[in-house]
Amino acid sequence: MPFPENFFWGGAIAANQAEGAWNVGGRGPAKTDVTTGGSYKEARKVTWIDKDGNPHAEPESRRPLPKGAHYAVLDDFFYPNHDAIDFYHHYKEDIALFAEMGFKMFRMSISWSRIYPHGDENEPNKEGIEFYRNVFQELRKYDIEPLVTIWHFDTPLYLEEHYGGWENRKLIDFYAKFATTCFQEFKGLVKYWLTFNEINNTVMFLSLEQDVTNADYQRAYQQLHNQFVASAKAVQIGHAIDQENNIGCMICGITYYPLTSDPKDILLNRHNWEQNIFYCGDVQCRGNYPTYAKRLWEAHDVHLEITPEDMVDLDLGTVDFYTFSYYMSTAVTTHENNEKVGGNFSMGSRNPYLEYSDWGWAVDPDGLQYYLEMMNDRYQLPMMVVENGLGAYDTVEEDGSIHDPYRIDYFKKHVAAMERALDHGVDLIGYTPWGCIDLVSAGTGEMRKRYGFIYVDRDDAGNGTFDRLRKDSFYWYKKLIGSNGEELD
Ligand code: P53
Repeated sequence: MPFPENFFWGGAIAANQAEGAWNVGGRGPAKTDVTTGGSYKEARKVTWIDKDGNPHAEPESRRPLPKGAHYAVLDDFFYPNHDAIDFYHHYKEDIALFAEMGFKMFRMSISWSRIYPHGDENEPNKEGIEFYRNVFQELRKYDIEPLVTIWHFDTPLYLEEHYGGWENRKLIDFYAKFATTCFQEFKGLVKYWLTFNEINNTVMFLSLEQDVTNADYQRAYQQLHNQFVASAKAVQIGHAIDQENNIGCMICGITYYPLTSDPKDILLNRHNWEQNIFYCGDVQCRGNYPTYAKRLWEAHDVHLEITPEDMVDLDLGTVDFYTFSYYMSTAVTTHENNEKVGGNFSMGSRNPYLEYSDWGWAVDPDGLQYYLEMMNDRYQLPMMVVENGLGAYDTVEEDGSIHDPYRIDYFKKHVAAMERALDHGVDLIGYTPWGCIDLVSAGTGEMRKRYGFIYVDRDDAGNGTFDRLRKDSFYWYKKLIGSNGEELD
């Protein structure tokens, strides 16, 4: 029996992609609330008004707005995160369905701007706290352990506009205050926390933007440093408030391969691991910058503002466990002649040994095994796969059933990969597949890119009843959990 007895089977969502109720209960807006829908080929747009009052809609970018401009919700645009799947009003029904599948763990995030609408207030918004307390209590009713992401891509819009976002060191203290409120208010209800979702995206996905300059790298690495310090402070505060707290990091886990055996490709591959994957995990798990950091910074003429106290914080605030998302692998090469993938947020060269999803993501269960074995050896910490799954088009039959054998097949192969890793001694303690209930895609803003075991009746134009339906994969996952990973078929 490879899966340990108390293995955390479950599922995962994030506040901004599921809750909706974007302006209900005193919540302030986040950047996702001024972000439109998009598709595989068409990037989501962020809407804003310039200093002369002219409206703009431009592809999402990490660059700040021009001087005097401000983000705005404009008529004529659809903002899918505003209502999302209305988890805010459906959480009881949804948690009952999770319990029916036998979930032991449920990963969710707390919307910062529900707790601090602007982010810099002195007092938190009581209604926001009440909402999450109710959700946690509902989970406890079914013995489902919450795993809470403190930040999942949703910095309050006010902090973005008035402080310039994470580039500004003041965000460290605002975040620390937000985290402190969460640890205090939810003490006894929540014991597993993640400080930042896919913290490495900031640098990893920079290359997807156009005309990336050294100034962009400078900003990205400084933002990351500020988030590292914020994370390390949160770990220390969380431990001080409750010794029972387990606080982890969360890395976007993409497995990198060299496309050829050319030593230049092997080296390029290693450097990709360092810049895109190891860099963040090394700081958060080891409490210090790795030696290759200097090389990464020098490559883009990056000069970071790092105080001596920051280094003390990083050292004292290392995480208790390592978590990551895993959807795909990617192949890199120094050679020109090869087919590029060009998928949605997926880069690199086409790997001839793999199949690709409808959104251009390489389906690669061996890559998950590789990642688990490598990271377990690197950090020797307990690990969780906190996102994994297949975004796919689903069809509802006339009788309301949804046949998704493609999804079941994807999960079977990835569960088998985890089993092999466990067999090899990897300390894997949990698995929370992404979008266990359909939700708004982060990358494209689509509803039609569905991940769930549970279908939500909602489309890309904002139509639908929000009704929940069980897919075939719902029954498959229920059986898998019931047999603690034994019954794959
Ligand atoms: P969507 C890109 C590549 C890998 C993971 O992604 C990513 C992204 C960003 O789109 O993000 C994570 O919704 C993220 C979730 C997100 C999920 O993967 O684009 O933590 O918020 O929904 C899947 O299909």
